[in-house]
Amino acid sequence: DKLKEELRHALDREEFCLLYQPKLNLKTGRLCGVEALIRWEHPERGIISPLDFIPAAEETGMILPIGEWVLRTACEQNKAWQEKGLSPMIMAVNLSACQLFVDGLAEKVQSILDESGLAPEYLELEITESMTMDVDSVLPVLHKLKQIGVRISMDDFGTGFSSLYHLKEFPIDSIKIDRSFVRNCTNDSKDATIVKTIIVMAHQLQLEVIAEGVEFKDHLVFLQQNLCDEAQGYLFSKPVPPVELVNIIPILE
Ligand code: G
Ligand code: G
Ligand code: MN
Ligand code: NA
Repeated sequence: DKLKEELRHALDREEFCLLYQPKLNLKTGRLCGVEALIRWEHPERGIISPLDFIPAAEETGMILPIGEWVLRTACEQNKAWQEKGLSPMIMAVNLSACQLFVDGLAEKVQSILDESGLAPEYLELEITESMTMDVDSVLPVLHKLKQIGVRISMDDFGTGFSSLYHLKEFPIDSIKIDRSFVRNCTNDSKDATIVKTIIVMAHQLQLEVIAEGVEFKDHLVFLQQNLCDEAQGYLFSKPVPPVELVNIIPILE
């Protein structure tokens, strides 16, 4: 259809951009990283959310060049911030299942790191539980990525399948507690228990844990009391363009 056709030209026409949403370290209260989130600035329809074009990009295969553009742009941006003298941050990039299943992801990541000059420990790849169902094909890719030295994070944790198995078998560094649990952690005792238990379990497995969708001060207090490592959400900042991120760092710190 029309959207798919336009998607083919969107990269050449430079219609994609990345916004960056801050992640705060809850011990220091300082900015420790950002998550890159793609937007499509469509000439007629305005800004299109990834929810509305990533599925079409996956069906057409366009997700591969788009995903590569995202990785390259995010790594270059992070390197540029470091060269500007900002304290080094970890750049998180969302991967699509198609990227994990196609040959050569690790080689691609390595060449993007080489070309951008970004050290691997400042790149984190976010995967989801639903992408990792096919353990036999995903596990070798994740091990290759770990050999390069990038970080791997399990996004939307708790909403997929067989998550505990993944925690045990996969070489991941951190988990992101899905915002559906965070949203009610201060007024629903079941959500409170789930969030607390995920934090304790993550720590016992030597994983870092981040809460996403933190919108209110009482969420933050709850997460700090329960020793969550990091938080991300509208309470601190919505996703912003790169110039704005530099302006909000002093406010966050
Ligand atoms: O940015 P929100 O800002 O609306 O993102 C909506 C969804 O799109 C989230 O599930 C997010 O993980 C996903 N998403 C955002 N940016 C990217 C991207 O660069 N690649 C992929 N594959 N998914 C993305
Ligand atoms: O699926 P993933 O976690 O990658 O997607 C992140 C999504 O969450 C993006 O759409 C982003 O814009 C959105 N988001 C970020 N912070 C908040 C928040 O505090 N509340 C809500 N409702 N959404 C958020
Ligand atoms: Mn994510
Ligand atoms: Na998520």
